[in-house]
Amino acid sequence: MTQAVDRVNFILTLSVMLAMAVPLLLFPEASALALQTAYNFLATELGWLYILTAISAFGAVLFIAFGPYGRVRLGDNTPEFSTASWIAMLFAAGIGAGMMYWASIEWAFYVDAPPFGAEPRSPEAYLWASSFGLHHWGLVAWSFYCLPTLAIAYPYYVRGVSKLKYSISAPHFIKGGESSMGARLMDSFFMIALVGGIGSSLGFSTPMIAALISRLTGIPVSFEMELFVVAACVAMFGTSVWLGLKRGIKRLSDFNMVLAFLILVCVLLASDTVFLLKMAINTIGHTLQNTVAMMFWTDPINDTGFIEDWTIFYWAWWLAYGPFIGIFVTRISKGRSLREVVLGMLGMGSMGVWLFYLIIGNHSLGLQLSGELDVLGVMAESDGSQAIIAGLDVLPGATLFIIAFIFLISIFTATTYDSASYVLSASATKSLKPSEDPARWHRVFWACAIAILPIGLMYAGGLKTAQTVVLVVSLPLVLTFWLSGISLFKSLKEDHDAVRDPSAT
Ligand code: NM2
Repeated sequence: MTQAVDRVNFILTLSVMLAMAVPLLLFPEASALALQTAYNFLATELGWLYILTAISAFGAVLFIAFGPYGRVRLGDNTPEFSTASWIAMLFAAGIGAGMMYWASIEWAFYVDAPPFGAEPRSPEAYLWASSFGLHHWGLVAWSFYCLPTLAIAYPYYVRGVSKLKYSISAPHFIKGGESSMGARLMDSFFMIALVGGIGSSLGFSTPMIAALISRLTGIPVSFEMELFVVAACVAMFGTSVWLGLKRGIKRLSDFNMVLAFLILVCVLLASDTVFLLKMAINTIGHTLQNTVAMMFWTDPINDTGFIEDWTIFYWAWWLAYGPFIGIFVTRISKGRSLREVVLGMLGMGSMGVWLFYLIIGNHSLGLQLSGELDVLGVMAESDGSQAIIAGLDVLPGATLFIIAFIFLISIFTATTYDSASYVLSASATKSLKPSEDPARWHRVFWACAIAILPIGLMYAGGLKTAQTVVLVVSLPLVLTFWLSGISLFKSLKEDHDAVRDPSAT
């Protein structure tokens, strides 16, 4: 049977996941503290490496798109999915409910402790607050997704390696096939990072969904309510992954896109439309103008901690998701050129997230600026979720927006988790041919298993703990990210320079 389970990867990942979740549930305070200490240490000592990795990844994917390899195609010429569904799926997999939280409220964390020496709550602070959101979810950030995608898709389609696993992306360093020590380590590192990375997403989104439900029903938020929300989300993405790629994941992603677009248009029209449009144009310009500065900023002189608290956290989070998105987007990208993959991911991916930041985030920022609502005051008194709700409450038809938000956040969660369960099961399957799916029970097993860690994270302190876990689990992936990037260039050079050089034939 081709879909036999790869026991070592399966057991190793499950064990590490339980080893993380059980202490969080048994000793929540001590575990949260240990994670925070590890985070501080890693961010201070190795933060520069994450920044360097981001710069290199961005440079590498731009070179691939616009350099001599841009036209190389992944497999035969007919893409399996239409461009619209392809973009909807890659966006919905790579972007989850975490984005809904941060897009709405990230600016509020920045204006009081702004980057680049701006005065707190000054006009510059607001502009940077808006721009840094776009940077942390924009072109450079998407390179963390794109490079692993190219590095996995190239050997899979062009070199005919029939395993949809992360370890196939570093053939120049990992010798001896999928059961070699190196391949096992690489696949397990990625599976563990993925479990941690998606754990954080549910750790951000569940309290937000619970707060929205509470606003709607008047039932106070409790840990039990959060458990109910997790169970409802698991039921949704479990069903989607059970139905499979075309009947489940694709349909939910398509629906997600339509709903997201509708909500964005409604918020744009219901809020201060002219302010949002002006602010959007201004923020995009400011972000593009300062991308190099933001990308290279390590803050060595003032050492304000902004980089350690935010940019490093984000890069680690993107990194933790990178191989997962790489495998998933590989699966759906048959027939696309490398340039299309880069432009689709960096261009359309960033544009999608930016719309949320520029409409929903700047709506909330505008309320603070105009004095209509003291969003920062609400944040200080309660939390980010309440600040998001307060921002929706000022809109006409607020209840409808709240209901739509609950749906959208849940579907965003489901579309990330169903693809994650798909990829985890693919990685724990011995061999998969293009167009073949992992066993159904196996897909649903991971859908249930990956809900355990977020429950531990919420129990042990929520937001901050969810943020810290990301950096810790992503650390080994910094190394594998470089190995697969270098391997991709070596393979491209070997395969294509030989073709171009007549003396080599
Ligand atoms: N990334 C894009 O919840 C989410 O939005 C998942 C987060 C890695 C920062 C993706």
